[in-house]
Amino acid sequence: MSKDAVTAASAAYPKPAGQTFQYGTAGFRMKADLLPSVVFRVGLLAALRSRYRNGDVIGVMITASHNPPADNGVKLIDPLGEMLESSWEAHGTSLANAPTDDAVFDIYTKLESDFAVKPDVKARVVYGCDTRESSPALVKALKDALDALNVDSTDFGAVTTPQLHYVVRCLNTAGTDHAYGEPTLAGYYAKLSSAFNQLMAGRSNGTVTVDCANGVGGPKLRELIPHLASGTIDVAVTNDDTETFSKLNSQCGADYVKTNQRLPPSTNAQPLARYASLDGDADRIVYYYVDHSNVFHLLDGDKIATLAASFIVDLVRASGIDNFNLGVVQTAYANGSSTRYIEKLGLPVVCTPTGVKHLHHAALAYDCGVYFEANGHGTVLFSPEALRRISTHSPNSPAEQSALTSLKALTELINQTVGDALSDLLLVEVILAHKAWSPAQWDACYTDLPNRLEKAEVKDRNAYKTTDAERRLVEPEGLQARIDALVSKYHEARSFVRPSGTENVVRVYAEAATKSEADELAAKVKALLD
Ligand code: NG1
Ligand code: ZN
Repeated sequence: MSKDAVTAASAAYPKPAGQTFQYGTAGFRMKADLLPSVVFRVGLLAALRSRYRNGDVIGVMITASHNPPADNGVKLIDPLGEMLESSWEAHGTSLANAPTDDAVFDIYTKLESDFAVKPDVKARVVYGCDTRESSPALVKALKDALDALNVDSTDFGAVTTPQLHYVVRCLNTAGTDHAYGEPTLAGYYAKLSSAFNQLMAGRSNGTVTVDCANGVGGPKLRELIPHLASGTIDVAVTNDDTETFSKLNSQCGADYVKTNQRLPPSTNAQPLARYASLDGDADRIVYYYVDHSNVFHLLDGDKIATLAASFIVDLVRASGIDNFNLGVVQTAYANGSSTRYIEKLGLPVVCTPTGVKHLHHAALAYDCGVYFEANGHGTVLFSPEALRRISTHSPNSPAEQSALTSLKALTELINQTVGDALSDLLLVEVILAHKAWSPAQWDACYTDLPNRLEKAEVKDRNAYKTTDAERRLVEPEGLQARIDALVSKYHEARSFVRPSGTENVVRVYAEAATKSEADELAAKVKALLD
């Protein structure tokens, strides 16, 4: 590696003056025009991480998910398709904040020597982006960094975030006994659709209308649909205009539906028909429907988690597999009714701090860990031992055989690297088809407590320190006691305050027995902040 090559390439991407960057829950995310230097340096980090991992393939995804069209972002994907190991986030932060090109090079070489990275290991990196206007220029910044370090790199173009996670895992497991699949988009569609078609054999589930947030999920869902066996489901694709950049995540998409608790205005909703919305990079999904009185009902990540958990538990039992430990992982944003419902099912449920890496980690503790954020980001993990037991179990009856076949197919249908809206869409469709449930029957499992999510701009969000999986504040001193005093005045109420990991705000969540109580509690808690 030559210092000149790196500093000369870096000089084309000067760090904007006066900016401080931080690798947060979702990597780096901000207005796209601030990002070129950050993306360039993330390219260097990806190369270093790959070399540190002895040439494992590292992924780089350029996306700002559900954020507005003018934003963009970048994050790394670790070898098995997980989020970047947290201890490396700080190295990303220090590279991004290096004031000069020389400083960038010095930090890179210091990390190289601190980690005893061997000089002869070649880095391998794959990358992709969502459909934003700013993406091609940022991809170029990334490629310039990879080329300056002579990295073996592959551009996957516009892909969903979970597709890139899938490809990374496939590449790193190829030729092993835990090979994950063919490392191409064709391989991804083949894996999902063959499991789906097997699970849907002889079943038909009618129409589901999918709002794609005018993001990359639209074209990718259109690529998936022809692989689904005809007669199984009819997927009506809406909000899939990726040419008009300003439409991305605007008045549509999973975040809009979840935050506003209402239909995208463009929806011509038919009573009891199924609707789903993806977010801008298709790693989140929520479902919803309107009833005969035209009242909107949201089926969010909590409803998907409970649906998946109860279905898998039933299949495991019906297969004759015992001592199988299934748990559900949630965050503080999970509706209190969902937590009580899971407890009623007799399943363990744990709460972690916000951010998929925390949920994912906690889910690894179970034979099968179901994790979802209320906003619709989540998946189901099967441990290697669980997969082994499922594949070697001998059924004692045709009924056990049939349940076991379905269970095996489910492990293929679910994207186990990360929450994946396309995989989750097929999962929900399969379960509803097996149960012969309408969205209203699914919804009837439990009734959400009315809730309200607010954000507050405060002087310093770092002044807010939490404990107990972010459910309680330890700082500013005395604030938690004041929140508790408010909460005690409402029925079935809960409220918490935490600093956002992705925006410069503090979030306030409140739930209570009635909508007006939840709204009032959120407003009163918000009024305590400064
Ligand atoms: P922050 O900004 O830390 O609340 C948001 C979401 C998370 C997660 C991340 C990553 C809420 C309340 N928070 O985090 O669940 O999805 O973005 O995108 O939805
Ligand atoms: Zn997303």
